[in-house]
Amino acid sequence: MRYGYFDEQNKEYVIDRPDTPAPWANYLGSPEYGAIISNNAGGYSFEKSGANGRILRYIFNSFDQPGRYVYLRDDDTKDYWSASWQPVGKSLDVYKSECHHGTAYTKMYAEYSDIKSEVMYYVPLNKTHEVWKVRVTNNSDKPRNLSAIGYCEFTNDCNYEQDQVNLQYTLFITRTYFMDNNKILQVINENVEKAEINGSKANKRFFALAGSDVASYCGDKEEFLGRYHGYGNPIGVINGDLGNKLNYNSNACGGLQTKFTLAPGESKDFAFIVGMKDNDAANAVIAGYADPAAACQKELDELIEYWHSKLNNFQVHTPSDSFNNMVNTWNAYQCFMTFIWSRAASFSYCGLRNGYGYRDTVQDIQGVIHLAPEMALEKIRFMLSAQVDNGGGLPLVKFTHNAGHEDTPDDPSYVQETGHPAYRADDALWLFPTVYKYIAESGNLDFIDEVIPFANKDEGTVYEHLKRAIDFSMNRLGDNGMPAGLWADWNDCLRLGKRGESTFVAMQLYYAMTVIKYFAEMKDDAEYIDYINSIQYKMGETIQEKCWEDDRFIRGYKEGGQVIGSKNDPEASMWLNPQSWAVISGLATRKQSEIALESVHRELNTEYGVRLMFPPYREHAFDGALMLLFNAGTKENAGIFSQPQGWIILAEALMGHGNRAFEYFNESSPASMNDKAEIRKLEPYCHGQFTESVGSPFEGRAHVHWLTGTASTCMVGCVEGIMGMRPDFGGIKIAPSVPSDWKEFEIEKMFRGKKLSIKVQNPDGHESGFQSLTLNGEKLEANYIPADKLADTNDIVLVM
Ligand code: IFM
Repeated sequence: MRYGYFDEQNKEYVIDRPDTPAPWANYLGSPEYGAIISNNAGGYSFEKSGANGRILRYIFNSFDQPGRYVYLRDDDTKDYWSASWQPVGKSLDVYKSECHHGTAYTKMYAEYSDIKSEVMYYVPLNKTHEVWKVRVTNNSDKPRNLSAIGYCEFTNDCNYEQDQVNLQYTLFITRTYFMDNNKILQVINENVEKAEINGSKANKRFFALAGSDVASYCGDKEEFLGRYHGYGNPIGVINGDLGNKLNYNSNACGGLQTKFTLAPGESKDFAFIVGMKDNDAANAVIAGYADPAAACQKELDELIEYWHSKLNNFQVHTPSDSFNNMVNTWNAYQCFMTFIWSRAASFSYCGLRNGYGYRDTVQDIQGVIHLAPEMALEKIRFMLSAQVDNGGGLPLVKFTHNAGHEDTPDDPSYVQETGHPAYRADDALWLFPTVYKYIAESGNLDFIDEVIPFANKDEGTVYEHLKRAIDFSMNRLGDNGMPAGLWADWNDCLRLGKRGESTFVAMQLYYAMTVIKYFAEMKDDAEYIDYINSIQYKMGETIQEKCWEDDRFIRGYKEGGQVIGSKNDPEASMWLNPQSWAVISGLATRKQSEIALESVHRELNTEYGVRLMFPPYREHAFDGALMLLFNAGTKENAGIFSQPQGWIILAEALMGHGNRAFEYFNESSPASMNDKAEIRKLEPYCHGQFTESVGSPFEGRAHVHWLTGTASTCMVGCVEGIMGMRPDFGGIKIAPSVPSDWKEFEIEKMFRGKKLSIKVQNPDGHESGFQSLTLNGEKLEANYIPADKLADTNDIVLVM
């Protein structure tokens, strides 16, 4: 079943059936002022922290309520509806709607009873308030007397948990005022303004109307809704009068009614505005919307220009619409959202995590490098400054990170504050692909010599940071000579024990050694090259000897020597990541790669993607296999974990297996499930954390939308893998790995400030490889373009 479609031209996803199987969300603003909104206007807002700066309330794990509601009312017939289908939920036979999720804005169009409404929700660029711009049009042939009523539900406390559960306190600290005939002002801890206590401050929020007069107002949730009523039939809306009540020792809300008469064909524009500001600051904001239509259009244009100019830095035109939609807009936009929001706030994450996960964040950066290398650079610097001087990464980098002065997992204070008891084996190793990809994309070779502080003390060049990351692993080897498991590797559920050994991490280390050698060569550091050559050779031999088993790489060794992921194990005998990373790391021979990838396809592949391992743990889990806690076919317990889909796509593409790479793309791409939304349930335009697999009665259902490392791995799998964009220090290799029936396709890419227009022709139906390449009419020797040969604009033709 299909609920919407991709509008590639406008970079929007259009939901034309509002009864979606789950709330389908979009992100507005930034963590400075963040807002999440569903296709039925459910969602919440916050300043700086989803957990501690919560402004608008949302009830998690419920039915997508409350939200940013605009009710419309025919004041003659007393009939009422909402500008988003829910919460009133008129019959879809008579109520028509479209929700357009765009890049940092969402527009709701509805038509009911010959009244057309359009609400545009957005947070203006670099501003800390949100706007709900409304246009109502009378499409009937007679004048209509109408009301529009805006409703938002304030939290009673900035802390989301306090608001939800500590009612004996939070109900008694909030009150509302009606101010200046244009707004409800909510004040929390009002007296603190006059007599400070415990350093706390009074907090103020507002809900205002601009461009129309307030006819009635309400600042008390229960008065607005009415006891035994709900969001779908609020008494204030039914009555057409909000009663002018304010809250005191009860739940606050913002409710504002405006009344107007529209002649046939006439429209009216006005805007509701929400923010965390006092009355003066709110009035300054409201003053900017005296002409809401013009002011809001200008702000929307700025937003679109900002986001589209970034996305346009890489665009593809291939025979696959779902590939184009994901790569050009939605996977790319999701990469920016994960890059900016980390795992802060969604309909699954409530914002309680008080920092950045090291591995997650370093990987998220990879998703935007090809689109905005300057943004990536800033975050790379930040993450390097969260590397401890022993070379390991801080498992959690606090939002208040103070480079050079942080405690580490060696300090009880860090453990107590973050809940992370130890270093993880993989964190700092993610720096290698990320730093390499950034330098190769940008050509900023000097970055390797930039001096950056360590998290706890001292400083060093980027080169030194990377060397210490190698040292971190080499100083902590297990009994077989591979990196010790420490607290965990990428798989949070895999506790191999402090001296256990993960094949995945060993492969990451092997890859890291290859990368640091490039830098060492650049710096003529011969002694270090010799050192790396010798340890890499040894590591490679060890992995080959200890981890290769006939047709697969095992998952690792538990402390004490038990093999995990042997083909003879009754459960979890086949694991995905050691196979894909055997290829990505360059460790596996060509023959091993072919065999291991074939084993993946045979034993792990399903119609919805590749399982993380199989069979699931049920009765034979080792002590430390925490995934046993999950139902079979779910998450790390043989679910289709989404993030590794990007790695297997990349691995197949690196092998030149275009058909297989695309098969995996298709299986796991949200867009491919657009017409099967009743199975996937999650938004068809964004990746989730995992998909339920064989063994679940809901095979194919996806979970945990938006904020997932999948965004970046799938992006890399598509851009570097399938499209074959492989920059290095000196230029760019173009090596597509595509379905053999793609006869031609085009890529437009900005590379180091130059425009590349690449036409790929594949007349003989290959999956990879090249016959010829011309750059601005000149035939080159290989499918590699040295950066210094590029003009400002470049026509490139590659024949496969
Ligand atoms: O790698 C982790 C990630 O850091 C958090 N989510 C789960 C992944 C796999 O366990």
